[in-house]
Amino acid sequence: MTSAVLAQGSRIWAEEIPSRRAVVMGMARTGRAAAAALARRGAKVVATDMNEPTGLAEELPPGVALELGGHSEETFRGCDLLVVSPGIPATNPFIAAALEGGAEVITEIELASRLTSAPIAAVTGTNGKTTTTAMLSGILYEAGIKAPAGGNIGRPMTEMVEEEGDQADIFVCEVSSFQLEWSPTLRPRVAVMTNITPDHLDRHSDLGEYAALKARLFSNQGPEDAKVVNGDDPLTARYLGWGIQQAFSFSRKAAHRQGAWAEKGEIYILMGGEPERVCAVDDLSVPGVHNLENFLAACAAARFLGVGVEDMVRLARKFEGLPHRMEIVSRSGGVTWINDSKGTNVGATTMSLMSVEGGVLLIAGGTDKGGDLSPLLGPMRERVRKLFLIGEAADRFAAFFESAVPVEHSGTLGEAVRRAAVEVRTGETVLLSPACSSFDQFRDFEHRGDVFREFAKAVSGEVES
Ligand code: UMA
Repeated sequence: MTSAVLAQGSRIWAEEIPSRRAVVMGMARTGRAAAAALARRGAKVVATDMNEPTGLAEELPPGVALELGGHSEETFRGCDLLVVSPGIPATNPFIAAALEGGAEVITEIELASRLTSAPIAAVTGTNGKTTTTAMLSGILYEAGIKAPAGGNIGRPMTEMVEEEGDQADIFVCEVSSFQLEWSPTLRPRVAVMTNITPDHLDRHSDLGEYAALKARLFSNQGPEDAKVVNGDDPLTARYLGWGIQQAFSFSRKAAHRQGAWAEKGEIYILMGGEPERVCAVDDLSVPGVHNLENFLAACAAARFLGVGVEDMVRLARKFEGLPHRMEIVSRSGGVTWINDSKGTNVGATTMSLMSVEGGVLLIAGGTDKGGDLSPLLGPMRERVRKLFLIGEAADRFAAFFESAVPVEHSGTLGEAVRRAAVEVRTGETVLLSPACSSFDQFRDFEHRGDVFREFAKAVSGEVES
């Protein structure tokens, strides 16, 4: 499965690492993995962070110089390779200093792609990319293909490449817009785009820039590579006609000529030849329209990589879903509590609401990313009986939604859960799907989801007794 082009390019680049003066900016998960990989391969590495993370000296290989509690311009001007963490915007002045000094600036995903000759299946998009990544990896494993999953899903791709090395047949990588800012040669064998809806507009100047960054995933692909895009989403479907790679789509609404689709409760796939039935939509063990889309995308990518429908069906029946994505954390006293903390933008929360039957008590809010709230209005009117608002976004959300649904300012997640437990009726759902990021009140979306799970289990136990 190895792509000859990738193997050749990465070998030459990797041979040059010992002569590199590298700076790795940001010492969280990806930065640590990148610094370690470069140092182990002989580069002279400075690891720098504006904060002072602990335990670095023990974790990193000997010889890595640490510059913590701030950055020095001199360090950036003096390097010839800068690896930037995804959390650091492209406008950071120290990146400009490195560029002025003549450095090459790359992301950790780009670094990882240059350290392996194994092909990469990459998944991007606003929502569903983590689940699609996990499903694709799972289908490939069902087919006997060693396909570890990493990237934005949580495990730095460099760490995965270093640890799995030659064992992997292909790396399945979730890639965010942040990780595409400095990834000039990343060339996936197959690239999936799940959808594009407004997100991260606090960092990217507009939807156009955000979409263009996502589309960079396709830009180095050749005729032997493929892209898989969402045929139901105009912002991704427009990429079908662009580029020289093979193009496939997926759809839950209409039959498409090449790709995967759902029709009258059945899933089909077509890649040359005749359409094949994969399974019934109901065979999919995880519910919701978004999971159907994720599965269709994963099937199309897997089919391109040569996998048969029987392996897709096996995965469909056993896939259990991922934490923080429409995760049912409690069913008690006729009330369902769902943790959708990864619903960090309007598009994700809209899809999540469309997947819940019956009345919903929605907990939303957090750090406002500034996107247009209007796509949520319809589902909000249709499904939400009461909206409980938390965090910094509460005022803007309240002003926008109070004419559509009853709104309560809860302030904190704990208070929202407590109030929802009092108000919820049998047959209803309490859904945490914030449409915001979490950083005003939590470490990250996982922390927020963990806190919700704990609170929900505690109060639903009280309600039951
Ligand atoms: N920092 C500096 N200088 C600065 C600014 C920041 O040194 O001027 C430091 C910070 O102190 C911090 C580091 O840079 O130590 C930034 O780290 P990071 O936020 O990039 O964290 P990582 O642990 O490396 O996590 C990243 C992704 N984080 C982001 O994109 C913000 C993780 O995605 C990803 O799982 C991980 O790499 C592994 O690939 C998280 C995410 O929220 C889950 N992603 C967004 C999303 O899914 O919507 C894109």
